[in-house]
Amino acid sequence: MFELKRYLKNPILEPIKEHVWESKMVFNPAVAVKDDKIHVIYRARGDDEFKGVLVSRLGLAVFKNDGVTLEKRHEKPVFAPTEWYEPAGCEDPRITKENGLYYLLYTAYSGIGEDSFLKKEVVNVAMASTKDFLKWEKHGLLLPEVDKPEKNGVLFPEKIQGNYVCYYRIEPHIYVAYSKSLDHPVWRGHKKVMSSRPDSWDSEKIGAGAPPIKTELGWLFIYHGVDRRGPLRRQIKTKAGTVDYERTYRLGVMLIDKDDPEKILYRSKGWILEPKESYEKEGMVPNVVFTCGAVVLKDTLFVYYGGADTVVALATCKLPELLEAIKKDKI
Ligand code: BMA
Repeated sequence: MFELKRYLKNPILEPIKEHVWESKMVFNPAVAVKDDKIHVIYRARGDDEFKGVLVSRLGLAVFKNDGVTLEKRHEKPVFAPTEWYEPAGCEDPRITKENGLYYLLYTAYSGIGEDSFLKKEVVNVAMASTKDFLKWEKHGLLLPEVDKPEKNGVLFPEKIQGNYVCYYRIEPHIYVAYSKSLDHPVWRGHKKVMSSRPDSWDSEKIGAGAPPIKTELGWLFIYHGVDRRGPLRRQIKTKAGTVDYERTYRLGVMLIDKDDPEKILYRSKGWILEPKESYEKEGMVPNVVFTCGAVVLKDTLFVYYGGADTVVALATCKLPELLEAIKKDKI
């Protein structure tokens, strides 16, 4: 089984106690390259709650083009809830560059509450865009026509057959939709394209990880899979005490046909990263590795990910070696 290699000095970002907005959790990072710098946009939670939910905002850390040397970490969040559909948080960012703009897809969470007029639809994918990761334009809910909670929205970095393409997740599967425009998107053709697999590490549910990356073999698509097999209730020691927890989040990989986002060419049987280190097994939510962004620098794939919903970490591999390994693992 092919596994990513962890960066030896992980984690690369940890919560900062003195910053109320990111004092408890920094996790699930997106990544984008701008002016030869690696911009890591991460989800953060601190001290404040909305109806019992820790509010999520997005922070920005800028790294040199080696992917690991931190140049600047912004003291304040760069993106925060302002709209009616997201008072409980802007979660799990994914960034795609398109027409010279950086588009952000994120999970807009309206929270749960007796008086919530959105009782049924508390989780939606929303979109925003920026040129510099500091000033943003919010475009609203991306898929208002989807009447079930949807998450894990990713945009392909170019049009395919004249359409922008988006993957999103309605539990437990991944769906695709197409739009001619991003300025005034109308998403059509909603269709299930990838399923969870019984008796596997991705048996309970799956969801997009990083936005797809173009390679000579097709689109490289890193996704997360959730496993609920094994003992029904496991007791795990965390900093906050002993908790019952039974899910494990791992990362897997697929290759998608370059002209057809509905055609899976290869799908790894195994995972490419699973929680092993203490910063992945212990934290606010134990046993989680969860990525929202990856980038190829020279011939190395850099996968930025959240460990145990508490820290940001990095794992890498040589892209040609990963592609070779996936081909051997054909579904
Ligand atoms: C998912 C998302 C992720 C999180 C994961 C594990 O449902 O909310 O943001 O990392 O659960 O808690």
